[in-house]
Amino acid sequence: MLKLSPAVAALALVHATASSFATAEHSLDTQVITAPATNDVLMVTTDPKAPRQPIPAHDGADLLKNIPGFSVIRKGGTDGDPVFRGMAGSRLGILLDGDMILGGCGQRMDPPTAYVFPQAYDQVTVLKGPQSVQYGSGSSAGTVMFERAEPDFSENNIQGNASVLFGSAQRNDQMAHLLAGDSKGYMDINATRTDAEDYKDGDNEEIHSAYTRWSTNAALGITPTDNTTIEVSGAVSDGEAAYADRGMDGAAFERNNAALRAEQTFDQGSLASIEGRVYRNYIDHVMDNFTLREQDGTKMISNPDRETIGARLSSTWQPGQHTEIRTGVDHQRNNHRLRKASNMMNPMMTPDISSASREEDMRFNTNGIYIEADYLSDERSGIYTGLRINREKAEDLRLNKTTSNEIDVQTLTSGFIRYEHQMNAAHRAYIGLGHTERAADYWERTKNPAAMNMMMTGMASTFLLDTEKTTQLDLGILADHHAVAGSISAFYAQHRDYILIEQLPEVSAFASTARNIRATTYGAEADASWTITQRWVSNAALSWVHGKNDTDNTALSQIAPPELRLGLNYRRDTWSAGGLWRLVEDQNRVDIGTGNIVGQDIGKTPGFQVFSVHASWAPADNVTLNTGIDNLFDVTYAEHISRNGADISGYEITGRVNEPGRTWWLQAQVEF
Ligand SMILES: [Cu+2]
Repeated sequence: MLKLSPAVAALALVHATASSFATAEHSLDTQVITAPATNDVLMVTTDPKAPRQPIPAHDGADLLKNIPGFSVIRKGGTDGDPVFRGMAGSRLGILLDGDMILGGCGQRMDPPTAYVFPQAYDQVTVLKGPQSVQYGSGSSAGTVMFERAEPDFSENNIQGNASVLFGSAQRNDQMAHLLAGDSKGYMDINATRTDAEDYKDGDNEEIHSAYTRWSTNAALGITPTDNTTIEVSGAVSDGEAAYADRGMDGAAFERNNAALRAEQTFDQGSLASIEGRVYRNYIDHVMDNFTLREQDGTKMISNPDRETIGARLSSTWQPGQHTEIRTGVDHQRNNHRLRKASNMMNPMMTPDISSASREEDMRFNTNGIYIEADYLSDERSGIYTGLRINREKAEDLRLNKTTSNEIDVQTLTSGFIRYEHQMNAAHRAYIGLGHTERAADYWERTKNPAAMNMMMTGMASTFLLDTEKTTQLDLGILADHHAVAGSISAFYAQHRDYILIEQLPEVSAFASTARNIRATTYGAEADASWTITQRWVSNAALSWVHGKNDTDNTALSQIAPPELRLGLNYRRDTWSAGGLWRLVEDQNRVDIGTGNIVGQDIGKTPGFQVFSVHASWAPADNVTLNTGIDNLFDVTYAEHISRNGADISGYEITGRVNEPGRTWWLQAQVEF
């Protein structure tokens, strides 16, 4: 719930009095979002229901790609892995309604964002850097929250919105949302569905990328008093997706989730609110090499699942006019299981996965305690600080590994301190130092240094790795001169025991290892908008990261090159139109064969430019039509961090999975 997000509340505390940086509120708008600006200190918020360009795949990663500083490791049409400031995987925390969500696929087909259906949420918030400890340990690059809004029935007891979208590659999406309630309670139901065929790149070559996804979310809340909320919520979703970068596709991405939340706020005294939450999240993922592609060879199925159970108790205190304290304890445990089936003897026969038994291969347990304090020395300045201690346990339950039955217990420390200063009505500056520690995740612990093929691995193990420690300096400024507004967010990070994934081609094509190195990254995002006249607005967004592997004295791998986005929009009463010009530099800083749990460097890439146009029209107060053509000039290009193309029957092999060529889309939104 947005209102409960204390980071937001804390910022609002200061900024309500001192700042004029308005957060974009969700409403039907005639503007297509092309590059959401940093609208508060270290924070970007954006409306996931709004149209955006280029049109994102219907998953969390592609929506984030629109935000300066983010890029996506492309694998196919959907389920790419989001990367922020060169950091992927567990370095970027993804929270759905406040719950940390984890995928299960050993080949990383299902990043947390693969289970995100963005239109099921009302707001996406990105917190940059290790400048918060509320949401767990180790999210060194940042934390992304997909959240629902606090129901507001002051005007209408029944509210809803719906949208449909059509586009190239037979893309079609449907979304419907209904919220009903009064002062005593509410009901919130949301459903989404999307379907797309293979898209074509700029050379008119089909990419193995079709997908279908759907989700249903529901929440039932009772509010017996103005200060009390008790809510039960649940979600079920599933999908299938073709992958262009590997020998298998995702045949199922089942998720079901249930949560119970209770919150009590207080009007008097120093205790402002107390909140408790318990949740269960279960994902069951099937991948195989025959459902979504032609297969003449041996048919194989792999079916991981993961159950995550968590609980959290948090409270907010306002001991004085100038101080807010947030504190909490949290617990999370998750069990990962795997079953596989193949039929080496008879390639024609489909292996039976239901007769294989699920073997638990790894188990994780986390307990954390944290405190955050904001102190506003006067109306202009504030000091923000926090400390978290986590106790993390990982158990290796695999058989026949050198680390079988090992239990790895780690104590992780994270903390930050930040100073913000409102220099005058137009400028706010900040500087912060943060430190965060992360234990190796499932993927890093299960690298296969002696893998023979996709299904067969040896005894060697990467289960035991040192914890990754990141110390980062964040500084920046936000400016608002009415006609001209903008921001700069810069960072400098030292990564000790950074967990680097390295392919081992001398062992086999499937072998890879994980090892601790020292690394340095620094960079910045900048954005600016200029309201030239009442009708014309232009904007620009720049992002840049430099990474170095200090142990091997090479470039740090999987870093997207610098990019610039230039936009120009024209607006009249009921319609608007605009263009987006995206310019991406070449990337010559590479370290071939190393990277993260998702992708490893393939080689250098040339720069490219993509131009897109869009238009919006509101024929009535509650109806908006949005349309666009992405990649207008049908340029053939691939992102630097895209994965390499695989040999798939009926498809051209490309060095990297290419991005879509010219793509048109039309979206209709209605609010009632
Ligand atoms: Cu998979």
